[in-house]
Amino acid sequence: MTIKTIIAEPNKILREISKTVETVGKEEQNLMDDMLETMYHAKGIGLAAIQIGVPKRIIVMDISKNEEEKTPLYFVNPLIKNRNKEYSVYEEGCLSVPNYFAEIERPKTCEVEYLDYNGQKKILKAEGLLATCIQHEMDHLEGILFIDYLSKLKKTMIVKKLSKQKDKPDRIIV
Ligand code: GNR
Ligand code: NI
Repeated sequence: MTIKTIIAEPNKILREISKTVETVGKEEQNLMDDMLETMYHAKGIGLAAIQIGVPKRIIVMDISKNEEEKTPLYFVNPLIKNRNKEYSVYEEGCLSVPNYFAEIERPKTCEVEYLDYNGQKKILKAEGLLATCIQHEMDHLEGILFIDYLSKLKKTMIVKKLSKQKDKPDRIIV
């Protein structure tokens, strides 16, 4: 397993639309292993493959609080079947938009159909943080980031600050 580099805004790769996975084989399982390790390393609760530069419709998540009882979730080709007409607000962050957080409104519950780590078809009824996170991750598959829901002014400010951070080296040795 390998910890990969997480791509940060601004980067066109994050705008790519990820492609449907034909079969869940060794290559995909390897990718899911790397994604999970990368996500845990970055202290995130979810990660889409495109965030490490792979345009496949694959997501890993773990919203468990307990360090000892990790419960990884794997979603291949997820589809939202049902979404609640009622919305809830959650303060979201994104590993590809480091250090910025904002309250985002999304359907409060949803039903997701997907293939698991072994390629088995599953249906999950999600609520609370799970529902928020799966919808955030599924946006990544369409090239959408949570900052896209903010006002143009806020979004521009965040992207500008992030691009400046990128130009700056971490350490300057003279
Ligand atoms: O680690 C993450 N936390 C989070 C918090 C609220 C709503 C969504 C998320 S997902 C994010 C990791 C990430 O960027 N996944 O794409
Ligand atoms: Ni994200």
